[in-house]
Order: sequence, then C-alpha cells, then structure tokens
Amino acid sequence: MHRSAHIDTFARDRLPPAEQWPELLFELPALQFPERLNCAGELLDAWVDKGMGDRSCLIGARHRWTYAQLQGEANRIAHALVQDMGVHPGNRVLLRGGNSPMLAACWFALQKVGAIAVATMPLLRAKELGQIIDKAQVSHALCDAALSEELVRAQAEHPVLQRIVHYHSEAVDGLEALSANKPARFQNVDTASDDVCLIAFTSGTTGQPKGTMHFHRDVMAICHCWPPHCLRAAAGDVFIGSPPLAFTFGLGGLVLFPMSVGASSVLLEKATPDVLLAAIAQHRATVCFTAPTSYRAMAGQVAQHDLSSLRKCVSAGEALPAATRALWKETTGIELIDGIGATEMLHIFISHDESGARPGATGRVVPGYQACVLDEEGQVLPPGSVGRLAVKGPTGCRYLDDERQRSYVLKGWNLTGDAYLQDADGYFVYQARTDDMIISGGYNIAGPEVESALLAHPAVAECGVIGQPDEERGQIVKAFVVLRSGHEAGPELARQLQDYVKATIAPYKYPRAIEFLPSLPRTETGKLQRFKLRQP
Ligand code: 3UK
Repeated sequence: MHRSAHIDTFARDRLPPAEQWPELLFELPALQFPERLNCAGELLDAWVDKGMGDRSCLIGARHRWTYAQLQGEANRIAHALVQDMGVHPGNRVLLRGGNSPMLAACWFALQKVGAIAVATMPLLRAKELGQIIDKAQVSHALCDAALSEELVRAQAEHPVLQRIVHYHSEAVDGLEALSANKPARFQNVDTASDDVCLIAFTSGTTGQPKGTMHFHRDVMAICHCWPPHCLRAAAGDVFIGSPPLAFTFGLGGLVLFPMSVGASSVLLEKATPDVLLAAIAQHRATVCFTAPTSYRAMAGQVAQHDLSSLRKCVSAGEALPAATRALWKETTGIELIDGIGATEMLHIFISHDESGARPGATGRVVPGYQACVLDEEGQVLPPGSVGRLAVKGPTGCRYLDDERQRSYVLKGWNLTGDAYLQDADGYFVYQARTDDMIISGGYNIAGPEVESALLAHPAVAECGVIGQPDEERGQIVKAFVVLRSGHEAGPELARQLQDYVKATIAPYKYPRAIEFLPSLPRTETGKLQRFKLRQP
C-alpha cells in the first residue's frame, strides 16, 4: 500500500488481512490511478482549474451553487474542520442530514482534509447512531440542526464523539458562523489513492451494522465504470432522485456521477414520489435515480406533471419487476436502466443501457468488473443454473474489523448474497436473496418471481412474497398484497389473484396464502423487509 496521509491510522489498521481481500481488477485504461489522489480534487477542484467554475453544480431548497461556489464552501468548511474542530487526517467524521448542497459541501470538505466521511441515514435513531459511532470510533460530527436531537442523545452514551457542529444553523458556534470568515482557498491533504475516504454502513436488515471501507481511488473507479458504459450522461444533464447520500446509490447517482461529467444535480431533502415528480418538472431534470417501488408509485401520477425534460431513469436497490419496467415505459416512454449494486462494492456492477434492456434481467456485467454464478463449493456454474452471484472489479468488500469478511469473500470473489442465473447471452437474471429462497414441497421458489407475476394484475399496487412454515410442505408461498384503490380485499379477490399467478408462471409457485395489508414494511433505502413479513 502507498504511504498514508493519515495521522490517525484507525481505518488502515482495521482493514481485513490481505488474504481475506477480494481480488481487485484494474484492467481498464481509466483505472490506472496515481499513488497520490484526492477525490475532491478530481471531482470538484479540477472543474474550477479547467475554467468551468461558473457551471451550475448543486441545487437545493436553500442554495444553488456553481462548481466554484461549492468549492469555496467546501474550502471554508475544511478550514473550520481543521482550525476550530481539530479534525486530523484519518479521523472519522459523522454526517447527518437530508440530501442538500450543504451536506455535499461537508462531504467534500472531509475529503479535502483527509478525514473519513461516515454518512448516516436521516431516519436513524440514537441507538443505531450509537452503534455506528462505536464501531467507527467517530470523533466529530457535522449535523443538520433540524436532526440534532437523536445525535445528541447518542453522544451522551458515546463520549468518543467529542464534538458536534450543526449546519443549516444561525448559532454563533454553528458551521455557517465558523466557516464564514475562512479563506475560500484550501490546500487539499495529499492523500494516497488507497487511503480510506469513506465508511458506508450497510442497510442490513438484521444484526450489527457492517462498515464497508472505500478508498479515494474507489470513488473515482465507480465514476469510470458504470456511468460511461451504461448511463452516458453529459455536462448538460440535470440529475435528480431520492436515495439518501448516506446510501452509496445516492452518493454516486446524485453527487459523484453528475460531478464527474460536469453536470448539475438537484438535492431534495425528502423525495417521496409526488415530491420527486413535481421537482423533475420544476427543475427540468433529465436523469432520475430512484427505487423500483418509487417508479411504480410515480407512474400512477405522471399525468399531472410535465416530465418532458426527462431522458434517463435509473432503478436500483431492489429487483425491478418486468411489470414496473413496462408500466414506466407505457406512461413516460422511457426504458428504465436497471442495475445491481451493493454497499460492499460501492456501486453498480451489473446493468445495461436503454438499448440493452431485457425485461426480467438485471443486465450484463459492467466493463471493469467480472461476474459469474457459483455453486456451494465455489465452482462456476454453467448458463441457466441458479447459484450464488459472485463479482470482482476495481472495488470490493473490506469490512471494518468484522469476521463477516470471511463469508462475503470466497476465492477472491465478492458474494453479494443473491441467487442469480446467467443466461446464454450473458444476462444475469435475479432470483432472490439467497436466504429468501422458498422451499415448498421440494421445489425451490424465488419470492420475487411470484411478486412480479402478482404485480401485473391490475388490482395489485405492491406485494411481498415469503415462505411461511408449513408442516406438510416445509414452507408454503405466502403473498402480502397492497391493493390499488377501488379494489376490495376478500377471499374472492384472493382466489382471482391465485388463478392469475397460476396462469402466468408454473402453477406450483402460486401463493397458497394471501394476506391483504395497507402497506409493506420497507427500509429507508426502499428495500422490502421480508423478515418482518415472516414474523407471525
Ligand atoms: C439488492 C438488487 C436486484 C441485492 C446499491 C446500487 O442496493 C444497494 O446496496 P445495498 O448494500 O444492497 C445490496 C443488495 O440489494 N439489489 C440492489 N440492486 C438490485 N437486486 N436488482 C437490483 N437492481 O440483493 C444486493 O445484493 O443496500 C445499489 C448502487 C449502490 C448500492 N449500494
């Protein structure tokens, strides 16, 4: 590894041992990284240096900044971090806030001072914040004043967090006050390309959260793989979307990717489907990032909004049902770009462009990555067989001090925990999370396939399918269904839905039990919480 700029070596000291790392691939010409690299220099300062500082960069409810203005803000905050807060290179600094230009400025300031950004989801409570503070030994925090309460409560239990400074604040000790009179120039810390620059915690549904560590070069690597090959956005694009910047889907899609091409991005603090639709029209957005359920919800309301500016729509976080792809295309004319990514991989590694879309498939491996399907022993399976998805590329899993590293990496491959098959054309077809496969009467059934079938029925707004314990069959397929307005729950409709599934996919996969619910349990990243549906 290269000479670190970190004075506080906590992160590097807790990287997994070399033999537990996934194999890394740097074959693409764009992935030849120098020894010294700071991602803020590449994504932000470089545009100002090239004379493009006047281009529009970030747009939010309170601020509308050009590249030069964002650089000025980030530089002043960087001075405040060093002079007023005593942040040293390698310190972990927690970020808490809804998406906004200020949150992004804080993120770049942390990169500039060589600190490690630990961005957290706005909905987290004191207990969950405490687990993160503890695990990453967070010493400082920058927090939206409106979200202060839970973080202050967490600090009381975890004194390792020495100092919280609030932004979006008029307080005399708030971030705006501290940074106001600082110089607009800052000499970035000369970080190594393999210095840890962010720790992203997984949105895991159970157990202790896992911290995934990523380097300055990883941030640049994801900008060179999926965006130029599948998204192909340009400097004139206006990005928009819902995922929080604490979710690496959002960090990439709403900050890193637009800035890597000199485009602009609209950052919304809370982007529910109706807010997102209105904002697309208001800002004439051209590229949208959100989850499959959000596209489904938006499709029902597009008529009230002018979406004529929109040209590219990206779906990730969960499998995209073919019915949702078809619905979005019918209502907007736009072919969704699906992509599977993971916090451990930082961003998307299997995807396609608009012309390569195949309903029901996630796509092909993104240039820069390799992927295959493995059996239980780690042998590569032939096309058509269902097994464990395995991937490697320039980014990969490095958990912070965590035994679970051993189960994520096998023979140099990252195992995402997904069951997939690869078809003869190289397309990867999602089945289920490996621990969500349903085994009923000796058959393996993938819940999402049953969900896709149900979603095509006009009465179904949303649904989730799980295996329910059953004495006779081991498990039976059970569907939880949220109805569209105007449809009445009851045994009659349940029977219709069962017949509908039997007529669409192999009859043994039909849901033997159906329960109607007003809504489904989801994480802040839009994922269905199947474990909650399984609880009796
Ligand atoms: C599932 C998908 C089918 C899959 C993420 C884009 O979701 C992201 O990261 P997470 O760590 O979850 C990873 C898991 O989510 N998944 C994500 N996308 C798809 N399943 N089709 C998809 N298109 O189980 C995966 O293992 O929260 C997504 C970019 C960055 C990300 N962190």
